[in-house]
Amino acid sequence: MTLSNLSREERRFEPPRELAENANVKEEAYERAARDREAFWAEQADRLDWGRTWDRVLDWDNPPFAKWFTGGTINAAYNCVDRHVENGQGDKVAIHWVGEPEDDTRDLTYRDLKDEVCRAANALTELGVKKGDRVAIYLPMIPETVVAMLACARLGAPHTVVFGGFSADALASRIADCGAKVVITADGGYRRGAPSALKPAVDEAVGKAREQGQEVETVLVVRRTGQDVEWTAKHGGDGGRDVWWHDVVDSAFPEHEPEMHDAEHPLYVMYTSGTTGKPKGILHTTGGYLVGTSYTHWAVFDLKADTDVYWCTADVGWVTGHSYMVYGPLANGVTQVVYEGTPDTPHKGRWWEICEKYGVTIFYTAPTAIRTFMKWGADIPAKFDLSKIRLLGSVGEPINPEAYIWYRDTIGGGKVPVVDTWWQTETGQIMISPLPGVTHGKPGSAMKALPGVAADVVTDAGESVPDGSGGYLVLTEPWPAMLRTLWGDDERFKDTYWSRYADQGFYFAGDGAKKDEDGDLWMLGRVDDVMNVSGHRLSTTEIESALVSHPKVAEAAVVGASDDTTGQAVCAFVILRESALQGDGTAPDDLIEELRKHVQKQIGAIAKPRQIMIVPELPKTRSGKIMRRLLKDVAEHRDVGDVTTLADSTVMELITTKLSSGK
Ligand code: 6R9
Repeated sequence: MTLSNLSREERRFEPPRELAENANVKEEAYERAARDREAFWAEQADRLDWGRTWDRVLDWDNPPFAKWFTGGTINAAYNCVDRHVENGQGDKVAIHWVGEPEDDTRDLTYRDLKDEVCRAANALTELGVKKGDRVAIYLPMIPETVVAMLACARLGAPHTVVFGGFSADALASRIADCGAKVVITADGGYRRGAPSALKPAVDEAVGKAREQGQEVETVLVVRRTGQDVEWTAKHGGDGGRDVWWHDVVDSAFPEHEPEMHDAEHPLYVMYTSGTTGKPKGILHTTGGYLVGTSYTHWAVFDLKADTDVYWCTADVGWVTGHSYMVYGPLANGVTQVVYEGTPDTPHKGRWWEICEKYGVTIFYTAPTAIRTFMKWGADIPAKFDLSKIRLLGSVGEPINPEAYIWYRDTIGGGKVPVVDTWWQTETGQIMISPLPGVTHGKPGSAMKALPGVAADVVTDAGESVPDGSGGYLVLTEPWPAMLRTLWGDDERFKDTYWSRYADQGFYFAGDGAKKDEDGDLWMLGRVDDVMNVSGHRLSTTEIESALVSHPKVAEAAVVGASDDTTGQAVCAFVILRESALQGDGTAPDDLIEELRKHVQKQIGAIAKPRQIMIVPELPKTRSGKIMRRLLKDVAEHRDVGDVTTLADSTVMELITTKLSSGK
């Protein structure tokens, strides 16, 4: 059965002429890459500095286990820092770091970064970290986080970054799964205007990891907030493990000879939640990953490294922070902003204030953030000068057409291209996106696979669907930054991604998608989010977009709840724009009916929600994805399930209290 293709979008935006004329990537790249994919990627690999050149671009002799640039050697940290210093860019700012407390800022040049990475690499070596050892990183968004990742990469010690908002349990299971013997953390970080502790969770996690068979030998602690911490000194003679970062890193030697690692040497493991069971440790290796991320960062953002100021707002605990804050941008020698805190601290214009102050030209964020700003109102960004922004990016979820238009108009002054970038932790790099100088913008569509990438939308049987139809998104050829396996679990790797279309050899992404009449791609969310209403397969995304297109709605989440007559019924959870609320903060009585009719008009009677609930917040993961599973529990009157991967675990309480109060 294919997805019903219901909504239509007629708006189009041509690339600005100047951007198109000076674009890094032109139309011809698609054809050139399709003609000889391997030659195309080999050409992209030349943007990096290699120790030894590869013998083979791609070894696909044993699918689905790919090897890229075999025989080649490379050091990721060398490519991200040293070579820029050697190329005369040492004084260029690599990171404008902005702490959450106002005026707590630091600028790091590429030379500063190189020295710090070398010091940290020397300090880690002193602490016994060797090539191949795994290091867990549990830090806030501070410069030391980037330094720690690059120091690990330099030594060839794969890191696993765990989001600072995750619990001790989540940290423990990741430490145990990948066998980390060192954890790098901080006393705490700043979050919503107050210091929030990290070290106690690490202490707890170390104990829990021990129960799971993994002994952590060293906990390296950055002093960030100055709050009190429990301490068992590593060299205190009592079997302790704690070491202050400033004690060992600040005094270390700022030079360090980088070893050139095999192109397939593991770079990092990033855990991502599976639909069931324990999180999957996605393994990325060095050479191909760096080629894929640096090329796509340059191509999709039309990067002009000499003049652009780039800002990706993602947390480093998410793959976007790895590929498009650390490895891609730094390999490209860009100047970028890194911000520690939340967008509303101390005021709701903080992000725009930062954009104005540093003259941000390329801005990359998630639809969830955009919809939050829509809710707060356009007058907030209007107070700041955002005229330097020339390109806007979106990632993490389908961007609703209304959110796209708001982003383009309000943040981009109505003239700036928006690139909607589809990819996954597993893909490592952006796969489907417009090219800003080539592709026209179509609100809500990620358009088409990038040069060198091959994607399709197929039926259950693996046949390509015609234009105007929906199905499953697959990737039909290997790509350089692809995951190599799941850490310690080759079988689950094959099973999860490669078994569904084993005959065709396609990678199954787990997303629904459709091709519109022009053949452009629309992402419809995870296939498990698809509903079946009276035999029609409806995508949650399309109904959510219809709701968000109503002027009173800021955000919407739709789930299918079991229904005696229709199989499943559409249940919607809606956050209103602040301007839509009445004086007492409640919604007008007739609004729910108005919204139901609005969906009916936009999509059709079949999609009309059975029920609409007005809520103050939605449950989201750290990357801003709505956890519909939890809302489904509410819609089906069950106890709410596991909330440990929510960015804010109190949200579900807020929702259930609100709904039971009946207001
Ligand atoms: C980078 C990242 C991957 C899933 C992916 C899809 C959704 C990401 C999207 C998008 C529609 C986009 N997704 N970008 N859906 N349009 N532009 O988010 O990685 O956290 O692993 O999530 O996110 O459902 O399968 P990850």
